[in-house]
Amino acid sequence: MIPKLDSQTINHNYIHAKEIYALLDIDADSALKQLSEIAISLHCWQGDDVGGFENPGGELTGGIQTTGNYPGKARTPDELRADLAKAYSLLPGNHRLSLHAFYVDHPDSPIERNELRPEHFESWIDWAKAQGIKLDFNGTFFSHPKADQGWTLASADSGIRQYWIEHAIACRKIAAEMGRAQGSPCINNLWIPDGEKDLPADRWAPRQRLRDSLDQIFQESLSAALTKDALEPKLFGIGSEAYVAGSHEFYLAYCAQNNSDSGVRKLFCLDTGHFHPTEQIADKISSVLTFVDEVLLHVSRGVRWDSDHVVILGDEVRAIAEEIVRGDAFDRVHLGLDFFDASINRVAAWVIGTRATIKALLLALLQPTPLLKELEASGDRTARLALMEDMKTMPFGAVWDYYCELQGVPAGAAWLNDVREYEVKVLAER
Ligand code: RNT
Ligand code: ZN
Repeated sequence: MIPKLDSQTINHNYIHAKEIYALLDIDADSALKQLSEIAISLHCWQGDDVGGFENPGGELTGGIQTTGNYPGKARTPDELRADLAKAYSLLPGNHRLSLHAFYVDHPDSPIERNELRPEHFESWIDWAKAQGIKLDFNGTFFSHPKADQGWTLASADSGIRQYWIEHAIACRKIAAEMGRAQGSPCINNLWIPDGEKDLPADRWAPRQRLRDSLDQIFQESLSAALTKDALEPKLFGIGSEAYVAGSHEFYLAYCAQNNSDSGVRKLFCLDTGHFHPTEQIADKISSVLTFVDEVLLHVSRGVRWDSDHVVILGDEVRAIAEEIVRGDAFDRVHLGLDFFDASINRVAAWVIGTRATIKALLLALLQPTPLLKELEASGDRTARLALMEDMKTMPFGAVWDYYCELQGVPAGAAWLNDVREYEVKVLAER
């Protein structure tokens, strides 16, 4: 058993920590209130190694990869929902769920992706409503015979391209219905794998085709109160090392142009693993948001490549959180997760990665942001650096534990006791 601090000690520690933060005019209570209002969109695909339910045992394609064979992965929508419910029960705050189209819950005959309709996701919509969870959505442009050549929306084969255009349009309608059912816009993210393993002779035509596909997909303007479209670029994938049609610049330009009747720009999605291995995304947020209304984040952790390791409280995630707080941009930045590790307990992976992201947000909210900006404006860069450095040894852990207690979830690492019990009772039986 992982030992847990008793409530009295947690409260006591918080009172002291609060005083220390107050010395710098940081109000820990209001930081916690603000934190409780931030929703993170958990990604359903951590629960089954990006398998989906269309084709059990089907191969994961598209240049992304999971490694590991930890026992107990979810095999059905009900199993995945049970695992998710366990994970949510260990997270402070109210969070969202990002579903991928191939997690369709339709037990009878398989449905072609271009024929998916909102009713095929009814069980998810009902479940989410009962749990008080709001949904986001993603088209699935991989792990499918029509994506086996590595090309979808940018394909030179017009039949293949048409099929995926129809899929994307179907997904927008599903997302709009989810948004309507939940009274909150469903963010509908689009990522395609299209690219070349080795030096292409023509980098131009696929991008022209992709632009044309997107224009067709977005022809119908849907209410931003129901759904918002996001576009996710990438530098390279496995098997598309030399060229990816939907690159950073490509989608950034697409998003920056005002391309819909309603005047709503597309959201730009920044995945932490989609740039050069040492390139970080925190600095990109303010640049993108100068020209684009909103961004979606895929918080992940690349290790030497876009490996999608479980998120931890590292420098990059902290810098991202600081940027959002310093720009007061919580209404313009949608936080989503995107990692998949099959080598550890999958429920624990969700809990570790999400709690780490929430911790980063709390750390950022507990900074003397106005003071740091004042020091900067007055040219006191010495004090700015000194204070930023000193924030690292503030009693953050006491505030975090108190927040968990307040939100009715285990403080410290004691949540692991619940996951272990769940593993014995549920996962080991699969
Ligand atoms: C792939 C993208 C994409 C996927 C999910 C499963 O590199 O990051 O977001 O991880 O759609
Ligand atoms: Zn991603």
